[in-house]
Amino acid sequence: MAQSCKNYINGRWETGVTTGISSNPSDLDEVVAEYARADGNQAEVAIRAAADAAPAWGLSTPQRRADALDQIGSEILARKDELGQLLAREEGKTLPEAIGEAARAGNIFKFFAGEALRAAGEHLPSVRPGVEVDITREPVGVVGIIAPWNFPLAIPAWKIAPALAYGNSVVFKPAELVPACAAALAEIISRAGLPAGVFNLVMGSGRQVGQAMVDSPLVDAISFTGSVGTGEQILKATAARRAKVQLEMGGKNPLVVLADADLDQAVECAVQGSFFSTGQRCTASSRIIVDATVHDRFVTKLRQRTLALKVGHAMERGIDIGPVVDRAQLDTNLSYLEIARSEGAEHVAGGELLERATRGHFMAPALFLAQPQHRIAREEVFGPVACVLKADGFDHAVALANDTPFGLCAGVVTQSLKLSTQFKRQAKVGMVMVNLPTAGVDYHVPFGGRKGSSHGPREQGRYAAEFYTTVKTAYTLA
Ligand code: UN1
Repeated sequence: MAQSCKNYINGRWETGVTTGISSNPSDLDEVVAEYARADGNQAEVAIRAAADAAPAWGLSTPQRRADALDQIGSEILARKDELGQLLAREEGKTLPEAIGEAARAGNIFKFFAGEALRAAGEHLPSVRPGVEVDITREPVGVVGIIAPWNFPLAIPAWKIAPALAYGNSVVFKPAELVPACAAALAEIISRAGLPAGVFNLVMGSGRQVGQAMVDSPLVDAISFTGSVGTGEQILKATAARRAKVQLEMGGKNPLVVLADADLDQAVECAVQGSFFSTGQRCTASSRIIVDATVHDRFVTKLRQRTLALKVGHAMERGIDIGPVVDRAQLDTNLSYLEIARSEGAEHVAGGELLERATRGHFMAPALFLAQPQHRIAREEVFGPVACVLKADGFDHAVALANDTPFGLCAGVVTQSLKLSTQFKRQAKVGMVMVNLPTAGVDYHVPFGGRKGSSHGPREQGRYAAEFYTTVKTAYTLA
């Protein structure tokens, strides 16, 4: 049954200028939600409300902010099964993955409820006689949050929770594929006792709503997760008006399998990192770099494991991989299979469209043997498409791992403490995983990358304060 989702502006639920729908990628005949689509003008009303609410909220007590976030976190955790079902229906990740994501969103709010109380500063003697120095953190003001469809509960949570914890007001624009998840989150937030205007949900296009947020002089900071192209546009526009910006964009993350690796463990890391969540994660490992001495054995094992993966309806029990999120993403995936073949990459497994009982975007996970210059080894696909590259020893593997315009995360599978330590030092990324998949991160520690993957301060954990606060240094002659 389709639910109807409204925008939440200045403490009220509002219809939009037009209406949109989201559908179930596992069953295209099912409409999940009908949602209110705002235009730029309606976005500006929300921005104005957030700006009006910001000063008082910035001075609210940490207790009040902690209580609100704790209540939101508790409700999400209590309803994680139901929210997980909605997520699986609307985005298409498997039900266990979706419930896990809902729990993660709840835990993030709980974590930042605690952080609201731990807003510590510094007190120092001045270099001048009789003078004291205080260093404190203050809210930035109005934060515009632009979130992607692939983690429709967790990514909004890890932006909204710190924004509110540190005393900012929020205008949240979700991706248009996942309005029901956004509205469910907003509904929970709307009952947490925040003053009107402190939190606003505005659904609509990037061109209208996103642009209004990026251009408005009332929006002090923009936190964005999405494509490289959009991220670059936001960077230019916010640089021109000197707004604070945090961008989380693509990845082409390597998983390095060294000669001494436990190959079964390496295969599990590869399958989970490359294909789970349908490969629709910026942390996915889409380049599997394997030492030549174990290459053929590894590929044989990975091929068998890949062919055994069960693809199907996200709500079905026992499914490993749900559908691709929409037609456009499926077309992108299929075009990369074509590019891989035409550039001479060797097809190992998968890539076929699959028929299931319901009409959905089902695709078998695809694996290729590639060369470093192949586009499939360089460009982010954002689907269940991975390639294996052969490396001659550790140094070559590290060089291949770093040979990318991206730098989000990198994994290594090895039994050697020495090599894993060297890999941790040499990988030009923001996050390194040893004997673990590159995807699936903790919620209480920093998240982010280098090079073309990220821009601005880290997200999550207490490092989130860097973006969501501004530092004040006060001098007092006492
Ligand atoms: C994860 O791998 O647990 O968009 C999180 C993404 C990332 C989040 C990945 N920002 O895929």
